[in-house]
Amino acid sequence: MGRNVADALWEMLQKAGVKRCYGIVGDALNPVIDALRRNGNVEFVHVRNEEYGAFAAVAEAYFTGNPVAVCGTAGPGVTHLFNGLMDARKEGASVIAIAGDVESKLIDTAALEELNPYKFFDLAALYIGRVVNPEQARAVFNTAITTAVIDRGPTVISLPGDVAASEAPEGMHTIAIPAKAVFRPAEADLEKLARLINDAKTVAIFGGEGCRDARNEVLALAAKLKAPIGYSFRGKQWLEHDNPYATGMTGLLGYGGTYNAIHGADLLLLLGTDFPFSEFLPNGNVKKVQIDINPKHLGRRTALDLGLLGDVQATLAAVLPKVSEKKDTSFLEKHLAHTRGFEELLSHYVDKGPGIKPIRPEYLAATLSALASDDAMFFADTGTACIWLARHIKGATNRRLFGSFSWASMANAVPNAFGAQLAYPGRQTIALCGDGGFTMLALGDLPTLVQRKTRVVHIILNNESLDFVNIEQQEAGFVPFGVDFKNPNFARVAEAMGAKGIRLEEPGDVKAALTEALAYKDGPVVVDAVVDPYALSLPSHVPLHTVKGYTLSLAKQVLAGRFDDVIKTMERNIRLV
Ligand SMILES: Cc1ncc(C[n+]2csc(CCOP(=O)(O)OP(=O)(O)O)c2C)c(N)n1
Ligand SMILES: [Mg+2]
Repeated sequence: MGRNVADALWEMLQKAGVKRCYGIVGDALNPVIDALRRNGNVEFVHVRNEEYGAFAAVAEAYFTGNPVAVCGTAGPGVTHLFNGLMDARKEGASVIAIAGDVESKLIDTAALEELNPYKFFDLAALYIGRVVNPEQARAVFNTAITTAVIDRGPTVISLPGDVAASEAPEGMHTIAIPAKAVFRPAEADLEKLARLINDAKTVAIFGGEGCRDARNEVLALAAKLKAPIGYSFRGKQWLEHDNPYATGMTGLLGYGGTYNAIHGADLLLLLGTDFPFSEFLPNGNVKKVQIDINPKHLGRRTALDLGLLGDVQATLAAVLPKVSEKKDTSFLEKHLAHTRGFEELLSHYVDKGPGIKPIRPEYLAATLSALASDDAMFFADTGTACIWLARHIKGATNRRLFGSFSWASMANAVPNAFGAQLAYPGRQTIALCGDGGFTMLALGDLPTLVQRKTRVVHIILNNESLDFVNIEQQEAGFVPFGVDFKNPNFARVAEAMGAKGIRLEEPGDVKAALTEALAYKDGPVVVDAVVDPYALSLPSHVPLHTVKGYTLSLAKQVLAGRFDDVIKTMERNIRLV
């Protein structure tokens, strides 16, 4: 027999730029993995949990821009992929899932491990193809790969083992992926945009992920308009560093002057952002323009005066010559001054950190930021790690910050860092993990990293709680419940698994421990940092319902006899309130 369907699959994936496939093999995937082995150009990354592989693939695809494959088999292995594929959908990562399917003769017979891929992947995937006949294969593979790359999201190829092993029809191994097209609004719309900008006395900018390739244009526009630049979590890494117009983030993680700037301007430009927290965006008194490549983003978070369909970089480049320079810097200066004032508040627990035990997470994160290399890649678990990453890890031209920012799954950081380390070997990849997140997923795959000697720096915020939820419950006026747990000594656990483990309890040891961890070259390192579970963060704009919720929760805790917790919360955050 000549080439089979699985051979053709790998040839096409390889031609589209796939370098790795993360997953676990078995039954229907056996002929698929045998073809990968024969092909020799795509690396198979054997993980212990398919979900871990999917999060690794998300980070690799997001940063490299190349599509990445994942695989699972059959029903149960495939279901483990799902959370990571949802993350790929939300974060915009080109991930192609090869889902092992039951033999084609058993489809729709309730066979062992049978799963209907159309129903199951409906919410996550941009495209789902089920190959029941080799004649379909080229078209299905082509569509799955092209859709994942062009629309930047997950697609699924459901492949029964018998079809994978069938002879491939002739000439089915080529694929042509177009380069990114130039995409900007029509001339009349650009004129409207220029008129709105020129008529406004003050302009504020708020940018998101869509500014990834538009940093120069956004800064040039801000310079011309004397406009403050705020950003979402996803926009931070592209817009904050070395930017004299930067005023920080808004939302619940917010810091700096952005909230006031975007509420006080005559005109707000929303650039490549789908920032989901509408209550932090201005209403009727500010005119609003939004520019985005995705029509679904336009106007869904806040009502617009003008919505424009286009790539931020191409659109701003085209409108810049039509915009007249503004001379008055007072609006910008006011919000930059506010931003500097907030920075002083943020630095309190960093400056005092060496003398406070348990270790303040602010101090841990700021020290990490100071010690890490200029091209380090930082990943944060969903949880309080996101707060400390947003506020205390400083960006740089080649530094990267990533997390499950739009899907907000726990346990993403370590597998994200793993995928990044495989794509950029030797570069510092640092996962700031929750103890809940670490034990949820990362711990089970630590042996994978040990075996491969993969250099991932795990920094566990050991607060023996689901602390983010603890804070959330208090903000909503509840007595914290169901959020505490007990941990082992993670440094010892890591050592027993063959990784390097560092237990960190003393604030005075933070610098030395992190220096040692960052310098370690022989594989994964786990820093088990015992941090203050009572550390709170307050956004630069505190919504009224948050204040009410906290007051109510503290009152309820007092009534429930939990004085001790209330006192600690007050005492340890006194400089924030
Ligand atoms: C898979 C998943 N389960 C639950 C949640 C809800 N959730 C968000 S943050 C969080 C707590 C995370 O705890 P931990 O990892 O210990 O981090 P910490 O906030 O304590 O630093 C939970 C339960 C989620 N986002 N994802
Ligand atoms: Mg925790």
